Amino acid sequence: MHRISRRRFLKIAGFGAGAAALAGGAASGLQAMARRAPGGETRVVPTSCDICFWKCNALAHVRDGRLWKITGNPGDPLSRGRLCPRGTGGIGAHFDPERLRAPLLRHKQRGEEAWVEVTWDEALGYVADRMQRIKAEHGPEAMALFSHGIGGNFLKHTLKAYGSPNIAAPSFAQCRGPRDVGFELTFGEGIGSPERTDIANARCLVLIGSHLGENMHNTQVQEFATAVAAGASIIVADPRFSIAASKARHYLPVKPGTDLALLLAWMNVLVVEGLYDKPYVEQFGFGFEHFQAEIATRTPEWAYPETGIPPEVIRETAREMARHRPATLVHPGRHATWYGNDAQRSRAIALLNALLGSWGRKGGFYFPNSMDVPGYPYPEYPKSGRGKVDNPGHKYPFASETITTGIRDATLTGQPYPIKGWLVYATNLLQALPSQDETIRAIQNLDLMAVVDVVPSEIAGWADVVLPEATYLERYDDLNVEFFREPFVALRQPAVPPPHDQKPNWWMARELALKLGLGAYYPWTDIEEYLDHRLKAAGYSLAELKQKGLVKGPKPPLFFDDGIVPEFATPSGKIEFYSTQLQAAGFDPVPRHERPAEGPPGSFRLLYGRAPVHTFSRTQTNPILRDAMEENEVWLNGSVGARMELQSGDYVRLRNQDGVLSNRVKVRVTEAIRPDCVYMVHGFGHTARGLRSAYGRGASDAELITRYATDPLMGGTGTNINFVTVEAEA
Ligand SMILES: Nc1nc2c(c(=O)[nH]1)N[C@H]1C(S)=C(S)[C@@H](COP(=O)(O)OP(=O)(O)OC[C@H]3O[C@@H](n4cnc5c(=O)[nH]c(N)nc54)[C@H](O)[C@@H]3O)O[C@H]1N2
Ligand SMILES: Nc1nc2c(c(=O)[nH]1)N[C@H]1C(S)=C(S)[C@@H](COP(=O)(O)OP(=O)(O)OC[C@H]3O[C@@H](n4cnc5c(=O)[nH]c(N)nc54)[C@H](O)[C@@H]3O)O[C@H]1N2
Ligand code: SF4
Ligand SMILES: [Mo]
Repeated sequence: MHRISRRRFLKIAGFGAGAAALAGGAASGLQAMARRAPGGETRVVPTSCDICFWKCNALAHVRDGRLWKITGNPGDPLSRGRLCPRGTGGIGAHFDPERLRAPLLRHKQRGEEAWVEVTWDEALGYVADRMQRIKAEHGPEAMALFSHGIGGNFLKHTLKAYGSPNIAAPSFAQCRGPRDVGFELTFGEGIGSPERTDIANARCLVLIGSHLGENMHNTQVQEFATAVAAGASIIVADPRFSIAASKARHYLPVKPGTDLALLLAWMNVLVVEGLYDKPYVEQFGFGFEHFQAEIATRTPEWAYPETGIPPEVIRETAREMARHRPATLVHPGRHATWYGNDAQRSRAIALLNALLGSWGRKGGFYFPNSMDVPGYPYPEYPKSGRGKVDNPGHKYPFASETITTGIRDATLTGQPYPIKGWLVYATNLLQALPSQDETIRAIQNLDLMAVVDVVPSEIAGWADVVLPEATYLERYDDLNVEFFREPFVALRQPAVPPPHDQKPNWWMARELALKLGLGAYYPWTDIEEYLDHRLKAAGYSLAELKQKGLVKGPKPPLFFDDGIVPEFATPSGKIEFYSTQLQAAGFDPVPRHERPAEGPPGSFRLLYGRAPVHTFSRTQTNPILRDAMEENEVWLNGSVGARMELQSGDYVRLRNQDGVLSNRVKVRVTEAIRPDCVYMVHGFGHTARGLRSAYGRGASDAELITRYATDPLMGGTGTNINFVTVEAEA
């Protein structure tokens, strides 16, 4: 199989042309796997990618009944005909020899990964029986569903029909929650996914940690390449010299955890030097005088000892932002759960954008649109008298979605009421939630633990029942009615059948509902019937979508200048420079910086991020993507390497502040990271025995994240507060 060296790979992976080069590399792998029959008959099936949540629309090419390759759908506004390297290698998910093949029932202790194969009827019968008992003893709210991605829609429907409101995804409290809350508090609207950022037209793009090029969300990376090619000025603040940093005019190696100080100082410069968008702020701003007074002392000189960024660099970069406004986009980031003050840091990013006048302006933030595709007309769900379990007494007053870790807390404590069953769909809670110990202890309190997965993941290892799903290449999912700059509705449909006894989520959700006596909630018998019903209500049909993959709506106005009427769903109806909501709830109405706590002497802050060819912990056994990157490395500053006599390629172990020792992992000794932190790619260091080819390869950041700082505004779990020491491996 063709291999690309790591350095060459990182060099090329950042941009479109690079993605194409990798696609060549991966394609040689997939051709070998698909054992292409010469002259065979090819079928092209429009569908959508599910290797990550961007859901690019794609074309699956099937030759002589075998999956051959997958490419971008040229009509797709997300992929514009090109998939990212993960999407291209996605077909490996279908071929993965480590896949779950049949439903499994536990026959030893939880976590021992000892199973017997059972029929679907037995497996779902077991789940339904336990669910009925839980309902009888504790009420339906005692069942929780953790679900990530569009594939969870039908199980959510079943759980709501059963009577539980306790449904959560890690995408809120472990990912973009603080960002959306920070923007909601400021502009009255969140950022959403795909992000409403007009990167392509930005003349100046400011990236705070957002490591585009390693973070491979397709449209954003393509737009980033467009902006760079058009000569946009790029400013990157990151303790690590990322791929994005290598494209930057200004790279600021900010001290970890001090971005809020940097943001306040930038705003200080814009206000003190009168460089902000005055008419915009006068017209749309609320509480600007309070804000101005509050940031008056946040000078670049004040920020210097906090951030390590010299005052003249702060001034120069602030002026650079002002020069290009309103086409200066301070990217809101996505994975924002860093230090526990994350909603306030995100609010500061929102305020900086407000000063630059970029919200609602070309090269800034656009107003997304979706098509009008009505939901399926189901009977009403039963109403829960107890409300959700995750946020008792609205402890986190600005939580706008359900908090996964709040459900975990309730499972541990029984408060505000007990949780006795977990249904887990496509989320590896042991890699995704901080403190594995709390997750495991919570699982031990359950009467039912059921996991739907495609491989025997860590979380599946703790289940009573494991339900093997057909991959995205082998199933229908719900319609994707996307909110984007161009509205569209898209279909995921099977390109090939599942190879063994795997089933699609919709089938499981429906069968489970029937066994629970909830047949009234499934008036349709086959998903094609459901999809066609919804599409016809919108003026389309399943036949049309099966052929085209997606249909687009008319191009709507995106910016104030195109006629969008500026409206802000905040209490004042304006952009809130001063937040009366925060003030009333006892929080800083204008964000304030607090110095982050240091680690034990001699330790390094543990940072982590993405690799271009992997998604979280879900792609390490995919034979194509594994071939592109088999293990992660830990980045260590050159001075530290020299002191410890370590060279790139040597193996080390990391020990965190609570004594947890990682698996062995290669070091990468480099000047591209500050000396006070180390960095690794998330998703490696698998401990599930069934993941044979990924087991024990690299280290897991999740395992070392024993501590987290909870965001008091919205319950997000800041996880950049763990420290490690490095131990050479003999
Ligand atoms: N290939 C690939 N792409 C993905 C994903 C994937 O799994 N694989 N996942 C997608 C998802 S769901 C998400 S949420 C995004 C995540 O992608 P981002 O939102 O870009 O992720 P972050 O965690 O914000 O970024 C990690 C970067 O932040 C830097 N960093 C760490 N601490 C600090 C700090 O204190 N200050 C500053 N300024 N920088 C810091 C790290 O060095 C690293 O470069 O990626 C998306 N794209
Ligand atoms: N330590 C640490 N924790 C993190 C992050 C981090 O960088 N470091 N990132 C955070 C972020 S930004 C996010 S968005 C979350 C992501 O959290 P998750 O979405 O939970 O990510 P994964 O760990 O990849 O878990 C996905 C699971 O779904 C399974 N799966 C894959 N395909 C399918 C399918 O088609 N059907 C079914 N049923 N299952 C499938 C995989 O085998 C895997 O077990 O994690 C968060 N937690
Ligand atoms: S960004 Fe890549 S992995 Fe994600 S959906 Fe698009 S092609 Fe697939
Ligand atoms: Mo995420």
